[in-house]
This record gives sequence, structure tokens and C-alpha cells, in this order.
Amino acid sequence: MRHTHAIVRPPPPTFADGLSSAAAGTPDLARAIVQHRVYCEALTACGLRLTALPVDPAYPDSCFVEDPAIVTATGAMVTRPGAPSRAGEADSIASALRSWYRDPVRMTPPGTLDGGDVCQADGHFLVGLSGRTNEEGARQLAAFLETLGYRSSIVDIRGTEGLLHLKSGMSYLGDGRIVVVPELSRLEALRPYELIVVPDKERYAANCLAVNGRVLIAAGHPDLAGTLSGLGYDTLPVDLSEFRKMDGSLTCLSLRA
Ligand code: CIR
Repeated sequence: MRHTHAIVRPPPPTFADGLSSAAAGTPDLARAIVQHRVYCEALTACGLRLTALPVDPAYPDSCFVEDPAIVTATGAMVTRPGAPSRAGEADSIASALRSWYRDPVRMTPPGTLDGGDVCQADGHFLVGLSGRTNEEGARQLAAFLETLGYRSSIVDIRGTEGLLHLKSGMSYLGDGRIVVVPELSRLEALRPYELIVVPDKERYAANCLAVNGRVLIAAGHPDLAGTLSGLGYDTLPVDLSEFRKMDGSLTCLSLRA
């Protein structure tokens, strides 16, 4: 599937006040801004046209634009992010999406869902139940996706320690292949796919981003980079150290369609 554009939003001055379970120290804002710029350049190098939303200091986590919306080639849903401090991000993403989609659908209470829990594998969506995404949110998304002709299945990761979102532990590469952390590799929903299991010490790199024939991968993960190169993928390492301190990774920094 060819991507043509992406929405991004740079980290705000309040970035360090965002949610984090990483216990990896305070992020350096200046460094985060540079890393975000390099990330944007990598997306541009993959052929995407970028729309950069204005910095939003009211929401420290607002650079993680993947969470308040789900976008596809033919429609978009504005979600209800599962963390109370992020709920207000939905309104600003909704207005940004109106320049792409005639009528973005809004999720309604009591559903909650973070886009980080949604993994699109061509015409099929894997939707994770997590601390952020509840059954009602997953149900509303599945019903919406069905109207667009997509199928979905639910994957429950609530018992899996250390994974904020489904995509913290897996990514779809295309060609029926999924990169996955060891503890998710036995999931029934993944049986139709060829799995590339990331060594535990490189688990952060399970969140990688396949765009238009290239694969962005978190810098500093030579085993996975070597495996992917061996399979013929053109990998593009991106340093995300400051976003990792805030539980962020590659996919969460953009909305791609
Ligand atoms: C949060 O806890 O919501 C942010 N600090 C990190 C969100 C990362 N989002 C993602 O992986 N989709």
C-alpha cells in the first residue's frame, strides 16, 4: 500500500510533563526537536508529503499524533484517547483531519482507544485491548472500519507487562510479515502471518515503520536491522532517544495515509 502524506506535530515546550513509565530520565527538549526534524526528513525521503500541525503546549503528549485518530485511504475516525490528560487532543486533530477527509467520524463514550493499539496489516486491522483501549472503543472502531470494507480482530494485551500499546510490541512490514516481541508471538491472531521475532534486548525496535518500500527502525538495534536487511528491506535508522523517555516510538509520531 502506497502512502502519500502524513500529519506530524513537533514536541511542545511542556514535553517533559507528558506521561511516562520509562524511568529513563527527563527528555532534552532541544534534542527532541532535532530528532523530530530528522524523523520528518526520513518520512519525506520515503515520499510522504507532510502536514505539520502547530506545537500545542496545552498537551505535553500532543506530538504523539498517532493516538487520537485512525486514518485509512478512504476514511478517518477521531478516537477518545484513553489517558485523561490526552482527551483534549481529539478536538485539534479532528479539525486538522477535515482538510483530508470530508467527514471524520468521532468515537463516542464510553469507548476509548489510542491509535498506538491499532496495527493495519493491508486490509485487516489488529486492534489491541490495553490500559488505553477498551472493548467499546475497539468495537466502535471495528464497526467503522467495516463500513470502509476492512476486517479487524481484537488482540488482548492487558496481561502483557511493559507494553503501553499493541504497536509497542509489533509492526506490520507488508508482504504478510510482522515484527513482534517474543511474548506476543504466540497470539492466535498472528497465526496467518510470517513472524520476525525481535530478540528481547532489542524489543524497543519492534515498533518500526514500513513506508513505501523502506523501513524506519529505531537506531541502535543492529540485530533487527541485520535481519531486515538480510530479508531485502531498505532500513533507515532514526534516533528517538528523547521520545523513548516518554514511552514514544516511531509510529506514534505521525499519522500516515
Ligand atoms: C503516552 O503515554 O500517551 C505518551 N507519553 C506516549 C504515547 C506513545 N504513543 C504511541 O506509541 N502510539
